Amino acid sequence: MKIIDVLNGNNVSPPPIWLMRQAGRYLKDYREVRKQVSGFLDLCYTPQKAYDVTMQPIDLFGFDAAILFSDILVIPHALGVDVDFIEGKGPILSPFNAENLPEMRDIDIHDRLNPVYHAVSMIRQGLDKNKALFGFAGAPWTIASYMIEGGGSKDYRKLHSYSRLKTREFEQLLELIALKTADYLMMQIEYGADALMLFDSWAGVIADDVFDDFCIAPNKIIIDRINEKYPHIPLISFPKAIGARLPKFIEKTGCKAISLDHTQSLDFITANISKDIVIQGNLDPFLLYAGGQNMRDQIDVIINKLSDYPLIFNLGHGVDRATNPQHVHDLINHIRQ
Ligand code: 1CP
Repeated sequence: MKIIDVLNGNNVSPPPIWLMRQAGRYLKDYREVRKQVSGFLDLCYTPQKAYDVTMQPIDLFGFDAAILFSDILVIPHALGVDVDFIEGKGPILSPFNAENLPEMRDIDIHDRLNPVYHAVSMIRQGLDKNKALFGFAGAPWTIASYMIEGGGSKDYRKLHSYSRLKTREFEQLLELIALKTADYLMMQIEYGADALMLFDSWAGVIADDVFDDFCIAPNKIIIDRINEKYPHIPLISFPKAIGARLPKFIEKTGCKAISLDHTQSLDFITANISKDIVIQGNLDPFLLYAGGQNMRDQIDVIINKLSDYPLIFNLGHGVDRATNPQHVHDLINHIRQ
């Protein structure tokens, strides 16, 4: 598997390609399957349907890796939180109550997550042997953001104030999420995931004085647990938009592969990040949306600037839902030409 070779530290040219949110609303075939289920979570928990939508972008574009079709919010759901995905509004979670923490600690998350494991196993069996299957989860800060805000947020006011005023409880919540998430990822490995990705999508809003406690420490708990039990399974960290804190994140968590968002300066990377670290990224998703020569030029810039690193080509964040699928073909043809 080309991607696994890169994740093991080898430079491969042209680089293997997959895209965050490569399955989803920009694909007509996805919208068709989505119509057949009432709730988004039904899609995640019906193994045959999760299999079908995972495979759509592989069949259409020939990516080098599949990513399990699920969502990071299955973890709060498995912890007993009500999670609803409202069309046009995003996820809505039942209000957070710290008194539920002891109860959450005792919950067996695998009860609700079993269908996800079955989807992993079906996908691994159906996927070409040369293509890797990524399992994934959200990092604790990002998961806690949804639990405390009750959904997505622009300002994270509740999250910031709770984490500052009830710091001990908040850190207990992060630790609980970290331990449950490690269990979840290990089951994904058991059922066939070849590699993992850990999304800390909202790490960029963490103030610097608490960055070690709220970002580095919880990511490290998960990375350490996976490395200890499955040292051969690569894990890509995605602490999005943390800028100049990236070298510290890599050094302190011990992560070996990092996904760069599109705000990250590549000159900063080449000057500050060791060539042993596997790099994934980092085309602006809206340059994919725009398409054309500007997109092709920036693809060349990324590949040239990062040529000394083991590189996986990807976006800096997920495919936008209004993206023209032809632009994805163009991206792949340009890289593989
Ligand atoms: O049908 C629909 O419209 C639902 C849209 C959708 C999809 C396709 C959601 C709701 N989740 C997903 C799938 C998904 N989510 C995948 C697998 C598909 C693939 O990558 O091909 C993955 C890996 C995720 C991960 C995810 N969910 C993240 C981390 C990655 C990132 O984009 O930063 C986050 C933050 C979420 C939360 C989430 N789920 C869905 C929405 C609309 C959101 C974002 C809400 C917000 O902006 O806060």
